[in-house]
Formats: sequence, C-alpha cells, structure tokens
Amino acid sequence: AKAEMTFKERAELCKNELGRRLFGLMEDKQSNLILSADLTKSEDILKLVDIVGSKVCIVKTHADIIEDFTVDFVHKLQDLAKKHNFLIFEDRKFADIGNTVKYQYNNGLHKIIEWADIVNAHSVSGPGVIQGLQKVGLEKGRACLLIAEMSSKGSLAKGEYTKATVDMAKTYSEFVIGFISQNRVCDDQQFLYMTPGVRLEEGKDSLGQQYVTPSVAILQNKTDLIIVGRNIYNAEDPLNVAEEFRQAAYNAYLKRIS
Ligand code: 6AU
Repeated sequence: AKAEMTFKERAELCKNELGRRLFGLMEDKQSNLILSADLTKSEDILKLVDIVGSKVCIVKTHADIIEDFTVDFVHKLQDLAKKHNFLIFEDRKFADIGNTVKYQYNNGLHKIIEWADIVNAHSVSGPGVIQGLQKVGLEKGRACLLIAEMSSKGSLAKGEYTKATVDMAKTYSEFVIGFISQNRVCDDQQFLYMTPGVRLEEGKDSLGQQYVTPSVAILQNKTDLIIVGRNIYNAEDPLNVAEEFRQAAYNAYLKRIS
C-alpha cells in the first residue's frame, strides 16, 4: 500500500491559511490532541488550559456553558494560546439558516468571531449555513468544521447525510478545513478529521456518549485528531493524562504514515 501523506505534506493541499497553520503546528508540537475544556467557571478553564496547554494543538470551548464569560476571560485565553501555541475552537455547532448563523457568529454576548480561530457547524440546514459563516469568517482568517458524524448513540448523521456533508465541504474548502467525524469520511487529504468520544478505555456515559480509544480513532478509523474532555479535566493529574493521550494519538499517527 502507498504510504500515507504526513500532516506537513497535506498542509500544501489545504486551501485555508489557518488550516495550513494547524497542519504544521500539529507536526511541530507533535500533538494531534484537542482538549475539550467543558468547565463552567472561567477561572477553572484558564487553570486547566495553563496546565495542559503545552500538550495540545487546539483548546475547544463551549462559551455558552461558562457562567462568568467576559471579554477579560477571552483575552486571558488568547494569552494562553500564544504562550502554549494552540488554536481556539468554539464548539458552537451552528445549525440555522445563513442569515441567522451570521449573527450568532458575529454578534450576541459571545462575539465568537472575535476570538475563535475555528468553529463547527451542522450541515442539516444545507450550504447556506457555510455561506453565512464564511461571509464574516473568511476575511478574518477563520475556519470551519462540518459535523459529518456524531459520537452519540442513535445519531442521525450517517449514510447519505454524511456523504452530502462531505460534498458540501468540498464545495466550500476555502473555509471548511475538515470534519467532526468518527471515521475518515472521505479520502481527501486536504481535510482534517477530528474525533470526539475518546477515552483511554472504550465505553459509554449515561447520556448516550460512546467512547473509543485513541488508537481505534487514529489507526483503525483513520481520523487525524482526538478530542478529549472529561477523561482529562476530571483526572487527578490532568497534565499526566494529557501527555498519555498526546503520546497515544501521535504515535498512532506515526504508525499510520510509516
Ligand atoms: O470527552 P467528553 O465526552 O467529556 O467530551 C466530548 C466533547 C464535548 C461534546 O460537546 C463534543 O466533544 N462532541 C462533538 C463535537 C466536538 O462537535 C461532536 C460529537 O459527535 N460528540 C461530542 O462529544 O464537548
């Protein structure tokens, strides 16, 4: 079989500048680990991110679960992003018509456009969602991921829905740099495939979340990055566990390209 391309080689195929930077950053930092910092107090998030920031290429937020969200929090998060060299991904899951998502991205309390390098969107409403987002995002050098598959039990994002999502990404590849998916949903190497629902042991939670291990995600299902939340932020020693995930995910990638 033909050897797989490296992240740095794939960067050349990516049509979005931020996407190219991310491919490079992953190889430079030897990290294809994303921290999902799903805590509800800004101080706790900043503390966690300062501890594990050196191990991850992206920190993912859910701005709408933070009880004391302020511009000051955003500035501190951006300072940490510079200090540790990671990108910021707001997991907003836009899912409305283009005109509405444009406002949700640009306006409101969170002003996501001002601080999130990357956002994600559901494809359920059709290409208008991307058109709306890229109208404000492209000129600011931002990028977007489409949710092609979900980790949760009974997800409707499968089959034809997943295929149509891939087609949408190909049409808008200036702004769409990849997917949230459980599998390598297409063989196009310009895209990044990011997998949530990852733990050190397979299993599930009580609300439909389903977990695979880093090596199942990266080696078996051939995705590129793992997204880890609870298994890191609930750990007694988040730094140690993050390093364990970083090694497991990056070694799986190295094995795949060798
Ligand atoms: O590791 P966990 O289960 O604590 O957290 C997983 C994180 C959560 C979810 O909102 C998110 O990943 N997520 C997503 C994303 C990133 O879009 C999609 C999905 O299918 N499953 C999933 O868990 O912040």
